Amino acid sequence: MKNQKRRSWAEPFKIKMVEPLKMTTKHQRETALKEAGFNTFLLRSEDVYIDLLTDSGTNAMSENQWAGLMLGDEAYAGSRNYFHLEDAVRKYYGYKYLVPTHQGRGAEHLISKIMIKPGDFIPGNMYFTTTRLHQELAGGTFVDVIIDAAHNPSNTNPFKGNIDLQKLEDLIKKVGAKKIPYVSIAGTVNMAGGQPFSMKNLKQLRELTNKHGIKIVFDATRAIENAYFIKTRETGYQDKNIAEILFEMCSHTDGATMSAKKDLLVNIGGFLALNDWDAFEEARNLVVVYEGLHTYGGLAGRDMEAMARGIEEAVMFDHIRARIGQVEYVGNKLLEEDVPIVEPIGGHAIFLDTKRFFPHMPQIEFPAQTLAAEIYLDSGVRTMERGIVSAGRNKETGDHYYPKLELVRLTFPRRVYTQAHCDVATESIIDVYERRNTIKGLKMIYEPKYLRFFQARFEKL
Ligand code: P70
Repeated sequence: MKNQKRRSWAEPFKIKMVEPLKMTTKHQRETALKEAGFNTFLLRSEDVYIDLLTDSGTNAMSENQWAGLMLGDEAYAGSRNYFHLEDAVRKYYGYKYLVPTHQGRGAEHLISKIMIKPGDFIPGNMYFTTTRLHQELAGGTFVDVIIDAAHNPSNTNPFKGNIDLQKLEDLIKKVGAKKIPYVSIAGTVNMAGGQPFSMKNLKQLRELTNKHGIKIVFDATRAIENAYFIKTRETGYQDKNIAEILFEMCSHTDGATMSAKKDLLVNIGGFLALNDWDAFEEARNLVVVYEGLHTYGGLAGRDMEAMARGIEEAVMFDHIRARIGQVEYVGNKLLEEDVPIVEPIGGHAIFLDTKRFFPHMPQIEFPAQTLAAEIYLDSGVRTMERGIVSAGRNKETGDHYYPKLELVRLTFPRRVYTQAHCDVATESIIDVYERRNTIKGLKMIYEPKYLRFFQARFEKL
């Protein structure tokens, strides 16, 4: 090894302010877990040591963003921070019109209400919980048209977020283009393991949808992470910068919903961005019913300022490389110990493949929920179930959906944890893996009607 000179890179920031963490004992964690009904969403954050529940709203803002908060213009109407945000969205995402919303699902609600009629179908590259629910509440039916590889955790296709154009054509033939208002395409597909789509696939999708007069609505929540994968994996994009790739991606779509709590390095915020004036007019009108006036959409002026500043930082190559680099670091360490994870390693998270982790456990015993609980018990690391509990029930038959992927997500907040935190989390998972055969499943004892994973409760079998 002596001759092999290792050259590391590190984060492009240093730490200025710290937030103390509480260390808990195993006994304390046992009590906390029972109180939370074995659901990591119901734990108190105080009882969590390393919080990998989500990358949503958990980002560390920069000094520039914090300084921006002091420049919040909290006028009810026409805040200058709205115009700053509008400029930034036009410059980096390229859409003409902006409607701010309090977070991503606010934008999903508006677009679903505006574009979906009862009986419509909305194809997409794998479902996302809130996105699908809003489509269903508007009377639509979501249809998964992601490539088959996405449902196979060990398939190493570099663009597992791609849309299967044949599946889409078949759907168009079956139901008719008039019943498909838009295709819903997400960057680094969350439920598939943070997997990107390629620019080539998006361009082909544009051609096909143009032929049939179908629109494309982009879930741009993690579009910048998708752009990083296009740069590093797709031929022809190595020399383009992240901002150019992002702009090009958006140019092939008609509008976007955004949860700024991810890519855009803030703690709250979102928007709907559109090119079509009529749809914008309706969105601008509806937002005042559900969110707030069209120049703040449920946000404070300071939140919009932090978001506008976040966009500039989020497209910096050094930032995104360090962000995805941290996820890769953990993924590679787990792979070295043969812990089964979804491959390739995704953008915002590592996904433990629970079907291979607990081959003895039937899906109805909630293997991913069980594993998330067990990891918390072991080390105070909080993760999230992304399997049968998240998938919910079929609204017609009332049966559970049995998703092919039964995963536990370790999601990395941006700019928050150090490499040492990553090591602690990894070692804990390796320990749980070593005693996997002794672990028993769960039964559900309380099930809420909507998005049940947030509040469901369980008991040990
Ligand atoms: C997560 C969060 C939010 C999200 C997303 C994509 C691709 C839209 C949204 C909604 C939070 C979450 C939400 C539901 C279940 C579990 C967790 N994802 N599109 O942790 O945005 O939360 O701002 O309304 O990932 O992945 P918002």
